[in-house]
Amino acid sequence: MSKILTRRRFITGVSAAALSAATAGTGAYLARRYGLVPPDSGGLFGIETSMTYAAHRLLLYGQPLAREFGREQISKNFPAINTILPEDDAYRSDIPSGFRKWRLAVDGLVMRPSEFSLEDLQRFPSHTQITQHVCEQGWSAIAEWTGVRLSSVLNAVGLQPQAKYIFFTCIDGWWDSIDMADAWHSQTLLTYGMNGRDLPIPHGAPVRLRVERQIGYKNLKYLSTITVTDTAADWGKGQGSEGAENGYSWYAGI
Ligand SMILES: Nc1nc2c(c(=O)[nH]1)N[C@H]1C(S)=C(S)[C@@H](COP(=O)(O)O)O[C@H]1N2
Ligand SMILES: [Mo]
Repeated sequence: MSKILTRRRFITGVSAAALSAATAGTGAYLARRYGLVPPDSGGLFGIETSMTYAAHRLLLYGQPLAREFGREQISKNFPAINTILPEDDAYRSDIPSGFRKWRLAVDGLVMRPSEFSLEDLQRFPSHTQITQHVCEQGWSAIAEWTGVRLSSVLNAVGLQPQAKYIFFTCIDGWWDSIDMADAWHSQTLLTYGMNGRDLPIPHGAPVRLRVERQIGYKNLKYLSTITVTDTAADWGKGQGSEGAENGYSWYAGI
């Protein structure tokens, strides 16, 4: 039997174990211990989403990079969908100044709760990558994103050791969360630039999240706060995201 097959069988076996652990009582400890149970495991699509999450986290334990592209592959037309201009007075009145009043609050299980202005974020080392955005609605587009690594900001505020999820809220009311594997990933950025310019308003200005290994809806626009937690229980119905409450899996790895 080839190495790959053996590895695959092993992974399938372990995922199945994680799955039954997630759903049955006794093994739950093991799956939780290894961080293989997503917060929406008890939801409508709990079995599928738990399988996918456990399999990806085991298969991709080396935290591989999402594919990057060449400048010539950047899409001429990158759609802007859902919110394209938040209905928020403070937001709108801040547009002419280039978001001088906007602040990104970072709190929760951190050593130094902080607020960052756009300029503060731009003072961190900047990182640029050309990646493909894949929307669950059936379109994809390639763009160049510039911003600060989320890991740089997390290091600046200092995480407490229990940190397990990073929750985000947005000016238009969206909220979601990611796990630490994606939070520390080198391509996970708080972006303020797109295709060499300031991030346009329809694409989430002043700052949007890029989580390159997950599908479109995880890439939150119009960021407002970041909260570090050790549980998803205190947010909404406890499934980790607003989307999960509406049937979109919390973990949307691609
Ligand atoms: N705050 C916020 N974030 C969001 C959305 C949104 O409406 N509001 N839409 C999501 C979805 S489903 C997709 S595909 C992308 C769309 O990003 P774009 O408008 O830059 O193409 O943003 C995601 N993040
Ligand atoms: Mo999407």
